[in-house]
Amino acid sequence: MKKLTVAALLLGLASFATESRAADIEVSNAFMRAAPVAGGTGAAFMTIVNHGGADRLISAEADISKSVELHTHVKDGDVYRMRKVDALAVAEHGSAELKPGGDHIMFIGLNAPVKEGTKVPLTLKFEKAGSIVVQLPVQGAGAMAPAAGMMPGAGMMHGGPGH
Ligand SMILES: [Cu+2]
Repeated sequence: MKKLTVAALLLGLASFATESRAADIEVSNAFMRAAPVAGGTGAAFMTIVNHGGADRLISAEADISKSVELHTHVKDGDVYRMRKVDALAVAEHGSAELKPGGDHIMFIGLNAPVKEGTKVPLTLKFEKAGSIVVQLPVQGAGAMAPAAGMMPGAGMMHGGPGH
């Protein structure tokens, strides 16, 4: 009886492992910035951890925009500009950091404004690991950057009485 249970459990684990070809890829800290304008652009960031052999993120899909591109920033003189890339590499047992000012996922031609507090499903396609669906929590438009003027009244007092 016990042997049978263990066998069934192992079988269950084995089939689970083969079903998920993206098991080697783990995505964390994913988020998207709120984007107020329909027809405009949006950007998403995340950490991609690779527990397997060398792989590449080759495309991304979402139904919130006309297209989704993989972008990086390249130095052009003294200015960093965004540039579309064909793929983002994730080294064997390494990780890729998609962050503001660096590599990111770009939504082009938003169908509607993307509001803070909502969630956006994004499908990532890897060359070897296959597809992974990531839920992007939408944060403020300036997430990861200092938010100025977010506290009404702060710094507006001109030395109150009694000091
Ligand atoms: Cu971009």
